[in-house]
Amino acid sequence: MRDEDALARFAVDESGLGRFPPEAAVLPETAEEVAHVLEVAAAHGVPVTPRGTGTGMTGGALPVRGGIVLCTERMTKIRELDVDELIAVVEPGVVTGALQAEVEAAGLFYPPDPASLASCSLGGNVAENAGGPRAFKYGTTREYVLGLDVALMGGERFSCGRRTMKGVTGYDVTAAIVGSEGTFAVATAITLRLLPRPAAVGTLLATFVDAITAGTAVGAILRRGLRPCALELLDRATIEHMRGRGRRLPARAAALLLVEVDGPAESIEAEVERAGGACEEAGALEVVVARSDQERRELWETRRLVNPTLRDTHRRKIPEDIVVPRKAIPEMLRRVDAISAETRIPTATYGHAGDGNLHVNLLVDEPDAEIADRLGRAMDAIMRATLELGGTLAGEHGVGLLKMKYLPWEQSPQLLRVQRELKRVFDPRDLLNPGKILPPA
Ligand code: 2HG
Ligand code: ZN
Repeated sequence: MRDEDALARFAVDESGLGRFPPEAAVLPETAEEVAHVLEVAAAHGVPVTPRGTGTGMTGGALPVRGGIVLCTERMTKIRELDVDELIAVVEPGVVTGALQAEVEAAGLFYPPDPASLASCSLGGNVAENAGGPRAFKYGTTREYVLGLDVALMGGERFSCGRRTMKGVTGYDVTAAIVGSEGTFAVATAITLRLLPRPAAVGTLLATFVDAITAGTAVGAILRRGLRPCALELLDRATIEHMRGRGRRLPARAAALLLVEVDGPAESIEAEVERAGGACEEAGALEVVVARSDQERRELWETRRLVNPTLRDTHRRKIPEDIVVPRKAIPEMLRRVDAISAETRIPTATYGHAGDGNLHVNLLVDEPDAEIADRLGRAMDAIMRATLELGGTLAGEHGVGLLKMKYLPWEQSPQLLRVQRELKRVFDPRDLLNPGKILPPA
C-alpha cells in the first residue's frame, strides 16, 4: 500500500520517538512473498524495515531511512503444536497471547510474557529477544527459540537451528538472529520449545514504605532459596498513576512487590507463605495473597496497564530499560530520585526486580524545546549510574534508535567492530532496518 492515510500507522511505534513515514508498506502472507519483497527491494537499493505489530519501545520498527515497511501482521498461522515433542511452529505475525492461550488449552506452557502480550507478535518478540515478568524464572524469548526459517535482504532463504532438544552443529546462527532487532534477517517461521504447564500458581502483593525497602525485599526472598516466576516492583509514582486510573491498590502502598510462584499444587501455599514472610522480614507493611483467579488476573492487568497508562497521561514518556545487579537496586533507585530532583524531570519506576531490570520512565509534559537539555542530562545520568553499578543499558527493549548513542558507553570499540562485521555478513549493503543499534563508526 502507498496511500498516505494507510501508511500513517507504519510511521510510528510505541517508542514515542516521532513519525518516520515509509514510502510503502507491504503485508506479505507467505515466506515466498517476504523473500520476493527483499529481493526486489535489494535490486533497487531500497531500505526495508521489518515490523511486527509495532509495540517496540526503542524505535526498532521505525523506517528512519524511508523505503518499505515489511509488516508480518498477516502471517498469523500456528502451523504446528506437537504435544509430545513440546514444540510449536508459528508464523511471525502470531500474537504472543494467542499462542499462549492455544498452548495452555493443550496443557502446555510458553513462558515469555511481555506486558504487551495481548497485541505484540512473536516475530517482534524474536527480533527483540523480548522478556517479561516470567523471564526471572524462565528466561527470555531466546531460551525458547529452537529454530528459524529466515529470509535475507536480497531474498535468499534458509533454515537454522533444530527441532530437537539439543544440538550443537555449527555456529549458533539462530541465537545471533534472535535479538538482532530485524537488522540481520526476517523470520518467516519460528520453532519454539514449550514446557508442561505448571499445575498451580500463587500470587501475593506486598506493600512497602518506599521502593528502596521493596528493593531490599527482593534479596530477602532470594536468600530464602525461593525462585518466584515473577518478582515485580512498582514505585510510588507508578502506584499513584494506577490509582488515578481507578485501579484498586492497597491504601498505604508507597511501593509494591508483586510476587508470583508456580509449581506443583502441593507446594504452592507453603511457597507463598515463605515469600510473604521474607517480605515482612524486610519491612513490608502488609502482605495480601490473591485468593481467586479473578484477584490474580486483576493484579496482572494493573501491572500490564502501567506502560499504557503512563503513556496516556503524559505528552511523552521515555522508557528506560536498564538492568543492574539485584543487590544494586536500592542504590539505583536512590540515584534515580537524585537525578529526577536535579533535572526536575518526574519519573515513574517499575519493572522486573527479580532480574534487576528497572523501567525508569522519564515523564515529559513540557514542549521538547523547553526540556531537551534537562532530558538529555537525565538520560545520560541514568545510563552512567547503571554502568557504574555494574549494569547494562537495555534488558528487554533492545537498543533500536533510543539507546544507540549509549552503546559505546557500555561496549568496547573492538566489540562494536565485531558487531559491524557481523551485520555486513547478513546485510552487506546495510539495507535491512538500517540506522539501528550500531552508531555510525
Ligand atoms: C513492561 O514491563 C514493558 O511493562 C514496558 O516492558 C516498559 O513502560 C515501559 O518502559
Ligand atoms: Zn518490561
